[in-house]
Amino acid sequence: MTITLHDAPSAVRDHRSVERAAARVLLTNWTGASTVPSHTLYPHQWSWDSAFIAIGLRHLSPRRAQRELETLLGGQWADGRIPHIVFNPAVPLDAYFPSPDFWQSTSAGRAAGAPAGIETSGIVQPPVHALAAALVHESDPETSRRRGFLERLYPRLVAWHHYLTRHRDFGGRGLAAVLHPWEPGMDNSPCWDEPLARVEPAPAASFRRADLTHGDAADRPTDLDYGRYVRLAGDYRDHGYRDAGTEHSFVVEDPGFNALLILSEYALADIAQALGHDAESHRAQARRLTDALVDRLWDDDAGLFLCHDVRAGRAIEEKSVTGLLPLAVPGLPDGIARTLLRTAAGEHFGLGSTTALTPSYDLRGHSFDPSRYWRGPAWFNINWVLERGLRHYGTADCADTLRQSVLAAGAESGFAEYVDPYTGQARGTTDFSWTAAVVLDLLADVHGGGGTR
Ligand code: 9WN
Repeated sequence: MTITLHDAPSAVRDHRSVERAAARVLLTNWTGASTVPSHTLYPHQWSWDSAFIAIGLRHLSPRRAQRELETLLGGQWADGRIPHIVFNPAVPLDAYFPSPDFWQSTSAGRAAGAPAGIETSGIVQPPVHALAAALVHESDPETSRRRGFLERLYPRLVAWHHYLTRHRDFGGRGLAAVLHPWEPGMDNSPCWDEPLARVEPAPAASFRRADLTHGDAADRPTDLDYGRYVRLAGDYRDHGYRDAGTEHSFVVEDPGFNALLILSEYALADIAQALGHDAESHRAQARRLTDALVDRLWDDDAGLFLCHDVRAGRAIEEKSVTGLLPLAVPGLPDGIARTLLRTAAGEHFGLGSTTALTPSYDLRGHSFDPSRYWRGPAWFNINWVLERGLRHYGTADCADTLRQSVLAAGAESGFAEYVDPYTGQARGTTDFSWTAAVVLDLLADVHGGGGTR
């Protein structure tokens, strides 16, 4: 099938200046050991941000990209979890909420193995890290080998995947579940509305949001939703961040989260092979996860994967871009891959007809809003993943066109955090690190004639 996207504006033709501008964002957001997503809105190190950042940073400095991932893994817990935030102690407590004094990882997280000397959050984010590590290694295998980069990371990444598959399979269905809307990285998606409605919000007076100082309230989650986020995180903390033996009120199997786990499991196989370890067990695990994803979350009528509310025991009938992300997973049944391509290009996501970048949520959905966080706007990291899917299952032309659209919208929006899917207008903050990073990576593809992975 052919997906025709809008012609990329002329600005993108000047690749060198786009490259320089993207590099400037990453250099400015580098703090000496890692990169902040944004100095204003997100002044610490975020887990999946760092993975995408490393993927772009490797084109500027493979050494620095290695460091980015090493710093993040310095915050890993003994149970294998990679926390969604590693806090920078030099940043004032009131610069971001929830701050270290809320998470109390070094005390409340002790039983789960939180590191003693580093403050972190206690929840996780999507596992893009092994994929990032493999790509960073490929960009400069010699330095990587000299520094023992893969040797050091491999056991940690294995422990991370074990944590997700052993501690987080709450549905008993072979998939990792998330316990908080921040875990799948798409915080305010309408997919969470139903499971979140069962959560008693923490009183507004019990916390002070820092995001509204830098972000427009009309774009950000509501106070009511924030109260629920705070309640869920506080309950998890108060139970020592234990997964087993605790009643969790929000338990969801998310297709995008699991798709990224599968991509990373395949990357772990490549890493194992490079180190002379057993690669086949990782490939077998990736295939098992793919079977579970298809068996459990595919919905033929909807034409995409749906989230599953484990507590309620039913599918969440919302079309979110998370349900398209498995398009990047190798080995999907043909019919499913074809349907996903059709859904991406159809009326619900409009890719190539009404939108140039895939929106985060159903254009026809009852909760669609082109500006509000994860309820409609297009995100750059998500479109980077989908570009890989289009390249794998679609045509080179449609993947090239999406790539051009990411480059154009990234540069023209000032490397916005996200954009209006219809107009490409910047939303959220600008000079956003992963936007600059995926632009750099796709530019390198243009110059190098396509990546190897
Ligand atoms: C909570 C940092 C993070 C991203 C998430 C995005 C947003 C945080 C917030 O920013 O989440 O983790 O405060 O809203 O939703 O995907 O990793 O960029």
